[in-house]
Amino acid sequence: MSINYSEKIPNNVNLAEDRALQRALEHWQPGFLNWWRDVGPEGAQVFDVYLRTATSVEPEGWAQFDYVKMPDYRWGIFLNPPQPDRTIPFGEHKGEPVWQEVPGEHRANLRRIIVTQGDTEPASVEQQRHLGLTAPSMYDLRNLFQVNVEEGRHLWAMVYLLHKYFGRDGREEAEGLLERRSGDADNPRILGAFNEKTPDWLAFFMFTYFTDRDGKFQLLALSESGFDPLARTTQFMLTEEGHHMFVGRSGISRIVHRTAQVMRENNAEDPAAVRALGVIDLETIQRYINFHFSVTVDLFGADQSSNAATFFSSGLKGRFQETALADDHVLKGDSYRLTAVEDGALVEREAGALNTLNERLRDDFIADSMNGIARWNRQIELEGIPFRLRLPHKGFNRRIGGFAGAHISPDGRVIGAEEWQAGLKHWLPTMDDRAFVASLMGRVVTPGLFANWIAPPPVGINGNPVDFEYVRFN
Ligand code: BYC
Repeated sequence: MSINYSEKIPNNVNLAEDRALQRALEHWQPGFLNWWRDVGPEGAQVFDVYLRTATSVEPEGWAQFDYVKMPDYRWGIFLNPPQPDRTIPFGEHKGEPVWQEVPGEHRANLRRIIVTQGDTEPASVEQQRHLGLTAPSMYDLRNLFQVNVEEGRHLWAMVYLLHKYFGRDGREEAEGLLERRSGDADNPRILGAFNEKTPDWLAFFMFTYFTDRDGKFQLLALSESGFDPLARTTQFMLTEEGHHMFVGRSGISRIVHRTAQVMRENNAEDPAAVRALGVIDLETIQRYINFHFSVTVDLFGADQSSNAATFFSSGLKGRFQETALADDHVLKGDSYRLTAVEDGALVEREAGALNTLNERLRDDFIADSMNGIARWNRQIELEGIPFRLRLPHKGFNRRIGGFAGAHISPDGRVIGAEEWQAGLKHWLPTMDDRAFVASLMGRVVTPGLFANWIAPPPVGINGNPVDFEYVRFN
């Protein structure tokens, strides 16, 4: 399974043996590079960036670090090795051998899943395009670029599946992935959160903490797929995803740490006083959490979805840790508890397990998201500050599913339109919050220096010191 880097498109799938596929992908490649130049990291094409590149999919050979100009990054096609005799772990085909080709009756659904997944990858690069201009340090700048090139590779991962397994309509979908644009009025990205702006570094860290974590859970569900090439592709993507969530978790951690430290040193609690000290007040951080959490939980789809039931029953998309779960993996007579709005109140009720699989994955995501909150609160507590961050109620600010249309406060009360309107400025980032955060964004790129509003990380990348020259500007 070693990766062949001597070819135009690095791969571990013997691409050279399939000339037609190789030609088709080599034809797509210049379009990808044009897309990267047009809407990838702004003004950064000639920088030498200290990046990791996969050299093999084995755990010990995973990454090699070196200076690379981003347009020369070796984007390619890397799948985990097949597991011999693997069978479909769930759904109506449970126990049958996994598919190596697309089963005709599931073709349209499978394509839809792959396109939706693929669409998020370039979207995030577009959303993060301008952030390099305001990096709080060289260390952070390098991490941004690492995330960006790997999202580019995740796009390659989905494009490979489309080209290899879906013929002409797969090739058309692969073109479409380069044509849609995040936030474009006429041709937007498919899912809501990927059309939002990521205008500042607080938003970037929130995005990589929450939205990349949706990536983790969706990829985990797809890594159980009965369509083996999708399972093997997403298994390898997950190893890259870990770093992205680390960037988010540690980034927010360093911001919270710095704020709490400055608050203690200056005995400041009032948000205006905290802002005057040049750090981000905890109230604003909470409002950013509320925003990014709520747009991200929408990404799991409706709480009751016949699509989700079909994806599962037909063996295309499993649950979080499917193979480790102790049930029949078919779920026909089973139920799941969900929260709904009935007659102006939140009620718990049972619904069919198959139709509620989106909700179940969302709940798994929420449980996982709590870890960061607990960690950030420990830092606030260590500085002796009474404030605590929290996740809002999952019904807060929803656009998709049963909560959409209801007004639910962050603490989980169904409220009227008036209270909702009055509360918004306390619950979601205001223009003033965004302008304040923007006012802090200046470019700090001297090795070892950090913007005032964020603490340095405890250690650097790949065993290097924090003041290592992670980017050479040439
Ligand atoms: N925005 O039946 P439902 C990542 C649509 S992130 C707009 O509940 P379903 C990454 C839906 O399409 C992971 N529209 O939908 C992170 C449907 O439309 P139609 C991405 C939405 O299919 C950071 C309708 O509403 N991967 O990797 O059960 C950086 C009814 O909804 C939204 C995946 O998502 C929305 N948020 O569930 C880089 C995995 N939600 O048919 C990368 C693949 C729903 O009525 N995707 N709609 O026109 C899926 O598994 C499913 O498509 C979804 C939606 C879970 C997203």
